[in-house]
Amino acid sequence: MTAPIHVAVTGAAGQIGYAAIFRLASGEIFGPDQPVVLHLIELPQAMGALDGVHMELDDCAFPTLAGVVKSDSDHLEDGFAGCHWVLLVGSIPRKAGMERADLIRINGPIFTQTGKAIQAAADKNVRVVVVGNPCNTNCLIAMSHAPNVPRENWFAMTRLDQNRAVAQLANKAGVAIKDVGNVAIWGNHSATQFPDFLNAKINGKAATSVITDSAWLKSDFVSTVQQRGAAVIKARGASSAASAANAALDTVKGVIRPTPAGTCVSAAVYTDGSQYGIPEGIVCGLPLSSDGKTWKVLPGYEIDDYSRGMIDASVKELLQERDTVKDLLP
Ligand code: NAX
Repeated sequence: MTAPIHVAVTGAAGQIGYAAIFRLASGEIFGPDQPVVLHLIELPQAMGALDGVHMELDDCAFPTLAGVVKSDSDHLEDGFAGCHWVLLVGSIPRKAGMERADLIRINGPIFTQTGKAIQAAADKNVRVVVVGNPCNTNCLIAMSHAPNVPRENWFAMTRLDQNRAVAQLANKAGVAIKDVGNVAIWGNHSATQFPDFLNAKINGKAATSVITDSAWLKSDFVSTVQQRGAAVIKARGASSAASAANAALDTVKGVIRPTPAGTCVSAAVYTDGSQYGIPEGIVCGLPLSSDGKTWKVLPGYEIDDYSRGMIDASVKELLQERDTVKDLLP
């Protein structure tokens, strides 16, 4: 009998949670022979909705779903007990008129408690993907309150930005998604992020040699990726959910499966100050590669004056965010 993997999802009855947990339960992520126990965590007032989600999980009769544990956010340690993976989705979404700094101050304290509870209750080698925004800084707060969990086990989600960028490049070049690779997302998951076309590849060639319209790359491409979340809200009347859930699951897969040669997976990770001129102590989007067990920051990405300016601007925003929450960092 294979021991089950325990996976916690906060905000499990929300849009992204609802789009993620059935796929986690189905065997798609960890394999058809790997039992999964889902730990579903919600606000106390959303536990009724979570009961409905649980009924639907039962009604899927997934052979790989070995159990469901439900907890409210007043009992986080019960929720995270023994978990190997934690997806931190639950948080307050940004509302009209709210400044980014306001959102950081509202959500920051949630991630203080969350970090402490993960350290106290989760598996000692737990891996955590932070989705709730502002995800880079929320990740920094949570990991700061869980010093016994290795820093390399924490990821903030920039995979949705990577997937958006890949799709834009494929559309423009008229090629299949699988033909586009090595697309890094540098910096913050925000409108300052830099979707890196300079190092991107299309059918193994530099994307800039296939898409020669450099004005399109520097303006339309970059701004479309940076503003895609807002465009989805405008069109759909609700923020990205299925694509965000998909990206969270891609982040997990990107860590547990070897990265194909010649490409990268994008996630924001804790910086040690040794790579690409990015200062220590922030959670910054970088190009990563995994061997299925451990990951590394990929070396050797070309950075020209333009991309240096873009990366530095996003890093500056991350440093400002860190400053905004300095009282929440031990
Ligand atoms: P929803 O409002 O649909 O769902 C959030 C759920 O979290 C709700 O059910 C709520 O009850 C629950 N919740 C709130 N505070 C909680 C807490 N302290 N503990 C446990 N549960 C809690 O939002 P949804 O569309 O699912 O988005 C969730 C988060 O993802 C938001 O912060 C959003 O900004 C962020 N996003 C991040 C993206 C990324 O690429 N990193 C993209 C998509 C998304 O915007």
